[in-house]
Amino acid sequence: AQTERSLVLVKPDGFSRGLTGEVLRRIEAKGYTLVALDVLTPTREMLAEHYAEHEGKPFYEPLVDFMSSGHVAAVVIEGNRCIEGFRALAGATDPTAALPGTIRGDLGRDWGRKVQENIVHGSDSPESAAREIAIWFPKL
Ligand code: DAT
Ligand code: MG
Repeated sequence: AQTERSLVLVKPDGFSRGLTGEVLRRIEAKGYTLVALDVLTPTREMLAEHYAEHEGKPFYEPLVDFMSSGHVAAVVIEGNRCIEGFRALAGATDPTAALPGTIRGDLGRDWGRKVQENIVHGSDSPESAAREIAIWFPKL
């Protein structure tokens, strides 16, 4: 087995719509373990670190505005190849294109949705996961 940890965020759209439980249900049904859980409104400083790779892109400011607009659920999950596995559960970045059966494909609401509102974040590599977990759970 290739045990990994990944950082998952239920973004303000998902949290405010009451989808945290549904996201956690899919994670647990897949067989991943919940290692840490927190509910918080992220600061812009945290988000600048978290989204450092996107700084300067046209969607960066709207993304940080959106992500700091309300509560998020931050979750560390663990399991065999859970980084790739959670991204498969999440589906494509754009909920319109995300396949049915995925979190974004099933739950990404298309009516009046802003592009950055895609319910969840998941780390994209072991390096990103370690970096992101340190931002959201410094004591872990
Ligand atoms: P992902 O969240 O699938 O890893 P990403 O890391 O490329 O996607 O981008 C981070 C977030 O930024 C993404 O969840 C939504 C937003 N985003 C990405 N590309 C975008 C675009 N072209 N227009 C608007 N928002 C975008
Ligand atoms: Mg990403």
